[in-house]
Amino acid sequence: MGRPFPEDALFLGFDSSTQSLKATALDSRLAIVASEIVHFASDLPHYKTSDGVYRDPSGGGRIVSPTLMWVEALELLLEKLRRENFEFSRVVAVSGSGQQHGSVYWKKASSASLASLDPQSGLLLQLSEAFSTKESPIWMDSSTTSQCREIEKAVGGALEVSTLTGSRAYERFTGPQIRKIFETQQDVYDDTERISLVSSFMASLLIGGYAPIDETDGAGMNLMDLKERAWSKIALEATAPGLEEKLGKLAPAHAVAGVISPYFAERFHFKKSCLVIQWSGDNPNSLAGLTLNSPGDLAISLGTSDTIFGITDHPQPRLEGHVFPNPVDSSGYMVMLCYKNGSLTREDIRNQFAGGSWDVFSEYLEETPALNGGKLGFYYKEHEILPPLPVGYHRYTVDVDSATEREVDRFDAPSEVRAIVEGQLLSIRAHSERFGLPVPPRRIVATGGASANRSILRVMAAVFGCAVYTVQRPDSASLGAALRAAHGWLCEEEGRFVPISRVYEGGGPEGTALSPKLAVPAGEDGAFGAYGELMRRRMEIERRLVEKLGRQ
Ligand code: ADP
Ligand code: XUL
Repeated sequence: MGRPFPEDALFLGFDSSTQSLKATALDSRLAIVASEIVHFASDLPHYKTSDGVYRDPSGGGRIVSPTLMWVEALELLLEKLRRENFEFSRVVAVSGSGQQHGSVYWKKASSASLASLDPQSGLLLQLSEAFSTKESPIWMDSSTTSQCREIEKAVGGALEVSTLTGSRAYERFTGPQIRKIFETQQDVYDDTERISLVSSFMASLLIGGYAPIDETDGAGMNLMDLKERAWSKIALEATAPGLEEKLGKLAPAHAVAGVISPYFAERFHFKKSCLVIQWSGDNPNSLAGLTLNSPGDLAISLGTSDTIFGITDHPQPRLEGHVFPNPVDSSGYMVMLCYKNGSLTREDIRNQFAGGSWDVFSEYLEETPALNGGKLGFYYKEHEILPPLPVGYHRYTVDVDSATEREVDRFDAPSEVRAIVEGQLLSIRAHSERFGLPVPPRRIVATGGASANRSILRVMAAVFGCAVYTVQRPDSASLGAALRAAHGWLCEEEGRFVPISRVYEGGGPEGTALSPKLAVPAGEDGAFGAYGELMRRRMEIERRLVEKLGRQ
């Protein structure tokens, strides 16, 4: 069967993440024809962020990013593509991925500025006064515990919020963040005419008007009724007054948000009819980019955050983990766990114990034995989500046979490296089991920056007892966004929802095919069981740490 797209069509996908803005372009055969990246910290140093964010030095857990940095990054990325002679005029649809939960506050009357952007002058200048606060709270923020408890109390308890919205109230979720702004900066709340997620914000820039919030990313707000895919009156009332009006509408991920605005059409020579398909969250886009379609598959994304996700038709919202609508299906769900201490914490251990080198880090992993002689570590450089524990490193030497352990100050350098990698993976295995994800999975598909590290993937295969695959490219979120652009274009063309499999007619997309060359076979027989024993000890220690240090 041939491809369902015009021969010379291009699809462009973005990923606006914590540390960078990336782009991937696909042609009508779904081959990658261009990719680009803007690193916030190094390409836009005047914002003085560290890894793209500002951390509140007072230790209150407030973490934000400058909204205008994202605006400037979009223009810079498009300019970089233009310098490579990227043919914007062939792009028939654009979509994107945004870090989940982060929010943008558009000041009253900003829709008019957005609708009348002058292509002769840059975006940054024209939008510099468009926001009622210049700092966007992001997913790393953990400063809203009291708002979470207030919302859960008003809705009838944590499990009730989870059953209604797909997740209990979480500090980083947008509803608690909005409530905090309402409670502590009421002038900002009152001066705001629209609240966007990072995803709908970036789509709004592209269409020159407020884009709806995508239903999948919208499920990361504690505000949407998961079954109805509509704003929940109860959740809205528990959050802030007059909120529905500020949120605008919801729309499915495959819907058209609008056509590209004259600003981009004139400045970069996009086709005037180029469609902007709803942007969604980065994890949902990764699900699309990995072409994950079997309930036995588990995806593990090792990016700034570590996330674990799969698909199911029968989700069971619980006190741990999240349920979102499937971003590439008209029914069905995506289930996910999220760890805040991912790459930046691995980097901290690399810097402290492996001389700042991934090569040395990997050598240490290779030369240390499985199970690390019982050396078990809990490393939280950021306030962790899962389990809810504060910043701190805790190290133990565990004796599985006698079920005892001893707390220690530090390990030798190679053991520290193994302890962080095994520790993170054991926690993922334990919480995945508890959340009802398949363990051992049929197979794991790994993505994100750290999936380029084969030594890490080998430990993953051993801990999970299954083969680990990677796709040819670790940036599955921008690739997934480009695929969703193609999917949205096709749905619009046919005037109805069509299954994403139609996009792959004529062969799967380049770059998403599971690469046998990059696969790591399942760990040795017996390792899965032995890791299971160590994991149970770990969970027992974790339970005690949460009892002693965790948030109630
Ligand atoms: P984001 O969540 O911002 O999209 P990425 O998925 O691009 O993040 O991952 C970036 C991270 O990948 C970096 O912070 C870095 O720690 C990690 N990384 C890059 N190369 C390696 C490697 N060889 N081994 C382990 N981690 C790596
Ligand atoms: C997911 C989450 C993170 C961000 C990272 O719930 O908070 O994975 O999406 O960009």
